[in-house]
Amino acid sequence: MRRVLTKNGYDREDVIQDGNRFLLGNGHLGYRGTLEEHDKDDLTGFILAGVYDQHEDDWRENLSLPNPLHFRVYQDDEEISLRTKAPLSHEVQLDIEKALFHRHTEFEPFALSSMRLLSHDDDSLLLEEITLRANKGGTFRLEYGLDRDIADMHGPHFRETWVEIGANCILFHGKTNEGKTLHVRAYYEGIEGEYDGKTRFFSKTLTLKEGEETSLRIIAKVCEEDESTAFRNSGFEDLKSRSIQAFQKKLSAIAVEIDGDEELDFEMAYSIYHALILGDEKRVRSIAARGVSGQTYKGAIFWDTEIFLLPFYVLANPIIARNLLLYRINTLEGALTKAKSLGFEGAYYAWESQDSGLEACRADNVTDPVTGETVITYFGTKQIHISADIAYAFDRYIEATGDASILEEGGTRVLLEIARFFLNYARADEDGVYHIDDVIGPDEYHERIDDEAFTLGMARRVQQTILRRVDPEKLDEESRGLYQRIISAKWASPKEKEGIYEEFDGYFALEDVDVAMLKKRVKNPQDYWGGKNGIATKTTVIKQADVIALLALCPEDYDLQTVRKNYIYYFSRTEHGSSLSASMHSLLAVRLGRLEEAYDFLRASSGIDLRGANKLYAGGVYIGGTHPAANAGAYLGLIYGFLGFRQKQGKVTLDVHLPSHIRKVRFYFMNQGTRYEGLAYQDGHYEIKEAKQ
Ligand code: IFM
Repeated sequence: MRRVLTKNGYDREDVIQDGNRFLLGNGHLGYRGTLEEHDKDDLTGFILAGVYDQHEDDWRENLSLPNPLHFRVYQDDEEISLRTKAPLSHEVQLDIEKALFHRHTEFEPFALSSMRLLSHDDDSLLLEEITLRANKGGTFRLEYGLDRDIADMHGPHFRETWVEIGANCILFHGKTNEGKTLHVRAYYEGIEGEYDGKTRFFSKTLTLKEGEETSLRIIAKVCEEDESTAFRNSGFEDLKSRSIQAFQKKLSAIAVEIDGDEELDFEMAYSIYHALILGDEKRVRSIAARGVSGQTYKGAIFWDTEIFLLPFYVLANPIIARNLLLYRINTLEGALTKAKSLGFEGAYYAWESQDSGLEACRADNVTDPVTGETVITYFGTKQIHISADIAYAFDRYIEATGDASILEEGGTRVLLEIARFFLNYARADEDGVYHIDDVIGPDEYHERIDDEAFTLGMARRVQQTILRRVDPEKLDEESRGLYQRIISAKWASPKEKEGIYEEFDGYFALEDVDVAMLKKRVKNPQDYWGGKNGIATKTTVIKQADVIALLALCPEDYDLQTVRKNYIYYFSRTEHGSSLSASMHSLLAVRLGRLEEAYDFLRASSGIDLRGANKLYAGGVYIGGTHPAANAGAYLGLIYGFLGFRQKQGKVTLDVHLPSHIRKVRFYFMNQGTRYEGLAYQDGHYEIKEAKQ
């Protein structure tokens, strides 16, 4: 079983994508897989989750911290690093079972190795050990310390900074534009350097004999506001082994082994790693669409979290799943404010949500790649399905875990306010049937459309959730009145022709082309296909699973015949321009017995960050980073798709349909506080038992 990602050789062109591929994270912090000699031009990033800042009137985004792992080697005043020299050999590794990053680079005069981790035991700690071995005797000048030149997308975010220098220690304090104070304390052990006021780094000149080694150990601690930067330094090795143990414990709850397909086995483990490094058990925070890989999408939380990551965490760690819902409870005020500011009642959650839940999405989210001009989009004001997706997540969490206490902790109010919003946004026709005008569905290429299928289906699902989960007896009078209005509402069904749902009113009348045909019209590979003048806007080509997403999320509501017709119809018209699309298709393809197609979709999802074949630009805007929804989606495609996993109030059943080359799948999951092991075989039989400790 392969559990290490290895890459040999160095290509400067790959540095940014490798920063994503070799990412470390622990829910609270992220450290991009860049190297010690890299700097902001290489998109080094020490990312802090859940803390945001706005510089002037630029996009408000999550924070990137100063980089404590800056390390460069000079000989005769010449820098010898991957920035300046071709190495004799170079290898980086990501150990996804231990959450460790390694590098080993050979230059003629010396070899440089490093090992780094973000602690899974104390999530405020970043550790690294760097070893320099002389290949030939010589004198080397080392420069190391805290690089305060930060690669912000929309910064700078620290309006005031000051450092305190101690023996082998740098303590950084930074005050953000919004007035938050953050601290990074970095200890440098093993080499006694001198702080060089000019370059802002420690510097040490040493002479090494051939074969002689020297090592630097760095322990950096991040603190928010008035948290103390002190910590119990039980020693580097102890801190390292605690982190490995803690990560292995997390992993043991969700690990998967696939017998008969080594590539998928590795990709699945890699996807699980990337989803698992994002959950925070200690804090009520949510997970950004690009996780902790940078500042793409402003570090904001989208529907990706509720639809893809929450079901993953229900099985990996229900406490984190619960935290994701508590975050939505805590940001209800933001959703009420957004609705009100647009003239509606109830809870309209932010399409791009940050700490307060206020809308972070802006009309200038996309630019033209050639002219740089803004392509106006209406995602922030019209993608109302976000609120229904959140209600869906509450329902799914309660169904799987049986934990209805979340309702009393504010969940009921969230559900009622979401339903209030939908009733208020919708329009009742002369028969009293509710329609929804002027929205955007998951297919973002078609904006401001009416009776969009996914949105209508999910609005109906809000109603079903309230019927199932809310006890009217426990409501006050006003809420009981609202409850009655919610449950008695009649929702329109999307229009259909011969069993195929029309994605929105007028969709069938658009120019009917498939994706292959449309691609021939692309002028610039970075062109944005939607917006006012996008090449897809006036055609039937859609960005991602939309009707298909609805059918995948609500399997019990749609029969096989309907699923088949819609799947086939939308198949050639879907661009999969979003990383969210493939896993939805995989789920339905299994249901239809199209196992090979399902497998290809699964691989598209599981390999997304390994292959890096995803879009890097939306128009002129960088959208790269890791893809947590696809990472979790790959896992869901395997477990809920191929294994037919169902969990209802603690009872688990499978309905196994594996591609013919997969002999067996072993998987672990949490259920009602207990860790279980499942085994599913090619012939369809399976076993579920309590896992051994
Ligand atoms: O939430 C998605 C959206 O559906 C498509 N654009 C990217 C967002 C973040 O992943």
